[in-house]
Amino acid sequence: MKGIVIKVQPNLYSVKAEDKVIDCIARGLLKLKKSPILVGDMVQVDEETRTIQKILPRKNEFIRPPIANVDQLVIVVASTNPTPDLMLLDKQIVMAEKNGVEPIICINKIDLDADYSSIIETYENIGYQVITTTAKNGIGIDKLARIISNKITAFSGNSGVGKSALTNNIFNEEVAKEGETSEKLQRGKHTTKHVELFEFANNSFIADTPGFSSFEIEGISCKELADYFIEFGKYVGDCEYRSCTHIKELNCGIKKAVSKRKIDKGRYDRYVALYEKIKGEKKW
Ligand SMILES: Nc1nc2c(ncn2[C@@H]2O[C@H](COP(=O)(O)OP(=O)(O)O)[C@@H](O)[C@H]2O)c(=O)[nH]1
Ligand SMILES: [Mg+2]
Ligand SMILES: [Zn+2]
Repeated sequence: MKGIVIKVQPNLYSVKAEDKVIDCIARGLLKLKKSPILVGDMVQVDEETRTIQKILPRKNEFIRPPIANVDQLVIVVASTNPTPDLMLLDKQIVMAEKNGVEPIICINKIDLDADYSSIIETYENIGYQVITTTAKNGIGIDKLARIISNKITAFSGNSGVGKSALTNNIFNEEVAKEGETSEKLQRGKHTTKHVELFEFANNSFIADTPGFSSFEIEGISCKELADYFIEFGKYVGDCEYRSCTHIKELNCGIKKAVSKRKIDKGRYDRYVALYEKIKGEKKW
């Protein structure tokens, strides 16, 4: 039968298959493979021998945190407290786009007095789904639960934005400790590497891992960066050079679109900053 790996321990894999969780071992050959079995893997299991026989093709895979087949990344920012970090938000969107994961932006703590309308405008104009929530009293949770149903979803966002509170609200019980900073969590060993899938409704999984929150841009060259600022796509044809970096070139379609306010200036500025950062790291 087919199932999904929800937990990985040394030589033991918990597989959710047809309403049961089966603790399995892996067929010898699979253990030898360079790429190990990951949480999120769809697998073929033999129920009698409790053996994983085959890993089905992956949609995507991450090394840190170790997880496969993530459908969506819910990137959480707080309307305030902490102040939204749009650079971090854009980095996470870039990593999601690079890996074929749909980014969804969740503005939490809308009960607090803060103006977050420009964040909604900027990201909805690009075509991203933006939802607003108050984890504290459940506002927007129904919508969030609908969006993440029948999918594998990971939450990301810096410490204190309300990821644990949102998760607890979705499950309607305390599955994650609130107010616990990632620094605290990281003091425990292997926490950023620990990943587990929790099923909150049939076929709807939340990946519980602090690993997505601390990620830096990895494995992306400055050349491909513009591909993951998806709103640039419409205008790259207007650049004079096909190899345009959209930074110093004079006749650049992206820069023209920024000056005509077709592309958000803040997003463009963060693109430039990220580009320079990646380029600098490479030289170093
Ligand atoms: N006012 C308000 N506080 C919230 C909300 N969501 C979470 N918090 C609080 O913000 C703090 C951090 O939340 P937590 O879920 O631990 O954030 P995490 O670090 O992203 O997991 C906790 O004290 C929560 O009670 C919200 O919607 N409104
Ligand atoms: Mg937390
Ligand atoms: Zn250009």
